[in-house]
Amino acid sequence: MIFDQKLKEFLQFVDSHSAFIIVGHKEPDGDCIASCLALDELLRLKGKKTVLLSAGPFKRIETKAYEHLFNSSFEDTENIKDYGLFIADCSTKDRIGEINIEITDFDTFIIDHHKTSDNTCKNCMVDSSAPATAYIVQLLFEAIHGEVTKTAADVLFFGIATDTGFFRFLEEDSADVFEAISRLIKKGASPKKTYNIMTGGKSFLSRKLLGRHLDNAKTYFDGKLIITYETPEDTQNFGQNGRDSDALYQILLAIEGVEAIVNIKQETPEQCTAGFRSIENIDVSVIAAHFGGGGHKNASGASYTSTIDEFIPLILQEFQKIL
Ligand SMILES: [Mn+2]
Repeated sequence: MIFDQKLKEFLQFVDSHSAFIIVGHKEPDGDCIASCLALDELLRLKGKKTVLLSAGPFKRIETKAYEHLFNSSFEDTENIKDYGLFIADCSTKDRIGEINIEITDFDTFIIDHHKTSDNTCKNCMVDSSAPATAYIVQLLFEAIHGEVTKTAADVLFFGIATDTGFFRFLEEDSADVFEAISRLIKKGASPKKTYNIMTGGKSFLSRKLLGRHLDNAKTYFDGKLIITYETPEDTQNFGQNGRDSDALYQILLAIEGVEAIVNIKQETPEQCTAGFRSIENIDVSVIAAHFGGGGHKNASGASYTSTIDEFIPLILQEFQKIL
């Protein structure tokens, strides 16, 4: 398995610097936060100086409690030469977002599980079969420290739970993942508390926004594809305090005969973002990549310069090729 040879690379990288910047992707999710925090703890246990960096914004409700642990800019410029850079849960500059360092200036190590990441590079641990980056970090933590700490167990459970839709996306080949999760629970991680943190705390308006999304949804290709969208007016009226895409995807993917979902949002007059989800065989990362985005086979996203009305026919063209 790639892990053992990559572990050596990781240890060499850690040995070659006294300090590390750890950065994940912009708009961090639970997996990104968990990976960064557990990696941070592991490096500190190894006696290293660390700086956690994030471009933010911490939009999702369940991520807000962690925002204060991350710096929005790097300040230790006097000692910048001492630092190596860890990139977690993404691999490219555009995914990291606006931060005040130039990533190409640093000796860099990437830990990621995105299908669109490059796993041929030196100093990287990219495993697209890993259900979460937090899972890779857990294996690293255990390989180096023997076992995870209680704080690492809590946050790693949160990370793996986030990317697996609370384990709903895991298949019959995931016994190793569940064994790893079992070790986290032995160290004190609570599935019940984590589930409540992940799913609770939503605003009344965010439920109304779900109603708008259902109202806007249309079916294509005999119901195999559903596209829904959020207009600036919808955002204005209901979406100021975030949205609950996970709940939306759950509702829409439960419809009989559906194979894929697209959720478009007009972010600015010129720019749309699109979330893509599929149940089984359709690889939506290919479609997202066509529009400059990326992600996983069953879950991916893209940002594209257009209006909703212009974007939908282009998306249909791409699905036409596979549906
Ligand atoms: Mn992830």
